[in-house]
Amino acid sequence: MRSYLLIALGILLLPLSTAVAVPSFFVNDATGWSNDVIIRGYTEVPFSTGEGAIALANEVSIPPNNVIDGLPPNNTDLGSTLTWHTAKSGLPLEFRLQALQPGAGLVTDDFENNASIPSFPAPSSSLSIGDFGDFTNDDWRIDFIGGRPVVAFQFQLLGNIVDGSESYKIFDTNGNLILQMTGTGVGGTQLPSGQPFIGVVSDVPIGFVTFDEDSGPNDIALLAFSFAIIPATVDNAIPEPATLLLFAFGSAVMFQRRRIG
Ligand SMILES: [Ca+2]
Ligand SMILES: [Ca+2]
Ligand SMILES: [Ca+2]
Ligand SMILES: [Ca+2]
Repeated sequence: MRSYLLIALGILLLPLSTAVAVPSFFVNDATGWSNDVIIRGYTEVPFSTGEGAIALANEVSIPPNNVIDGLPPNNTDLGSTLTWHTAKSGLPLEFRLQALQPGAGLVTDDFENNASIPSFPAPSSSLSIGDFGDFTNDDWRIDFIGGRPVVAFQFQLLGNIVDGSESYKIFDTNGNLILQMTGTGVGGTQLPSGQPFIGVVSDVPIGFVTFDEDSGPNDIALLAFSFAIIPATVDNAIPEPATLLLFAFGSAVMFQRRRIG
């Protein structure tokens, strides 16, 4: 029976060995992020920061100077806050994006490719924080405000020159810090340089994320959001460790009986 006990324990420990129990950052590793989402049983909800996605925000109606497709033209300041509600977006999650510097807006398709934007790909479907060359304290945050619990988030960060004062923080729905990246690397993962994809996968629902960018003359933009949610069908189906142990013992006992029979 002892060998079956070992099999049972092995089955129990297998999922733990893939590090699904702790929140994780993924830098320039979209495959790793997606795989972790799948391993944990979450459902990816791809989004974007392009015109089609922006048009689904509550605050965006037909802009006054649009002439072609009913969507905001390039380089339009959409205001400091954009909110996506299921009723308009059709998404299973609801969230709000804010530019935090007073007066700063979110600017769609910002392709002023000036010298302060290293390697910025243009034209782009990005959302720039407070426009390029204008508001330069590009702090932003996203709040998850309704719908299915959000447990993973990924985006591409454009144009940032990492400063020691900067941080990217992930909080749970009670406002507790789950995980952070810092400009110095102290107290968390080092904020990456270049044009990184930064993904996080959490073991508990995410309440909000904040990015504190340096106040100096360096502008950033966000590109290619993707989320993951806890699907409705697994709300009551995520096995507890004790349940897994019982399942493992049950499997071992059945296996033994088959051999005896
Ligand atoms: Ca800016
Ligand atoms: Ca910066
Ligand atoms: Ca700042
Ligand atoms: Ca700055």
